[in-house]
Amino acid sequence: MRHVVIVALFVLTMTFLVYTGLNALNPLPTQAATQAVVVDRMFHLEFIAIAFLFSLITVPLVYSLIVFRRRPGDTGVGRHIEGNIKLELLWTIIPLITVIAFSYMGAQALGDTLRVDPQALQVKVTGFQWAWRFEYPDYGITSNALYLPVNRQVLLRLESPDVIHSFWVPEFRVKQDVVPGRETQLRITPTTIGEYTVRCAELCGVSHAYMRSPVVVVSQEDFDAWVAEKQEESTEATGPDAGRGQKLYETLGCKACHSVDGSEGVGPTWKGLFGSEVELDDGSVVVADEAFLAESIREPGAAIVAGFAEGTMPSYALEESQIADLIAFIESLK
Ligand code: HEC
Ligand SMILES: [Cu+2]
Repeated sequence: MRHVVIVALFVLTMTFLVYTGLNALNPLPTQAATQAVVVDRMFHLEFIAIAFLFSLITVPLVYSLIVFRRRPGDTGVGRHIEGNIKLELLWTIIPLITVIAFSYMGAQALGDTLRVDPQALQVKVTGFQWAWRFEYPDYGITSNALYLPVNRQVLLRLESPDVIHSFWVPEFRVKQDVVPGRETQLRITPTTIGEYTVRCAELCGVSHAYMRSPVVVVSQEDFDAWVAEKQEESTEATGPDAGRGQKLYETLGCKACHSVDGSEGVGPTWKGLFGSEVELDDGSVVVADEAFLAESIREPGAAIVAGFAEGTMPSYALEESQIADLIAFIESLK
């Protein structure tokens, strides 16, 4: 009995230490959404369970090794133990109850993260190889960054034109696959103003690691101002613009393969490309004019530049104005 009490005290102390240690590692990033609160509550319960189980196994093991070790001169055979029904019932029923309790709490937490607010702001999210695009149907604007007003639920309606991606902002905790051919949904209520990053959490090809876009949570006033600015931009968007093209180059992920300073990459550099003569893999030579560049972007498989592999350059579902902006940017790289 004395041993049981000592071991129990050690187990409790060890549980406390392991749990404190886990927290000191600071495993969870900033909590920036109401959905994160429920997820974190589950995480902490599981940390406690993990710390307790770890202690329950290691403490009696180490204690037995030390206290019940063979002493010098002790040559007897250990006591023969047949089994213990009570113990077996105990260690079946307690874990069973624990697991059922956890699944109940898990289902409840899931329900909380899915709670619908009919006033939610709608954003159509397109995840494609290898970038994100955000459309605000209520305002008629499209953006490469996800702007969200604080303390208002947003309903993200996710779509993919190519392969499976996954929308994940760690600070919001919740994560959702983006599946071609169907719409998936995710609800987030941001609670903390700040800048975050959405990343793709489903390996989706060569530039998967670069599939990141800014997520900016702002006050309602700043959000309205941003919407107004965006709407103005799209109405006055006359003619191609190299500045917008450069932004697209960065946010769409062209950057991952095309350099702008002449250095080698997965694809040809854009420095001095405009107006130059390009040799294709069938031996012919073309001038990289607007028409050629537009076609190369629209249909990457149509003409392959000599020395580069076909099928590497992904196709993008771009608007004509975006293609024109990109070409203006390429033209500016003399
Ligand atoms: C995964 C790498 C990759 C990414 C990302 C990529 N490209 Fe390419 N791109 C290539 C390769 C490889 C080629 C050469 C083979 C070919 O012509 O298809 C190429 C060729 C081109 C060409 C023809 C260039 C020339 O020298 O004649 C243009 C224009 C182009 N890409 C534009 C873009 C734009 C715009 C983006 C972003 C929206 C982009 N690319 C993203 C790999 C990539
Ligand atoms: Cu992806």
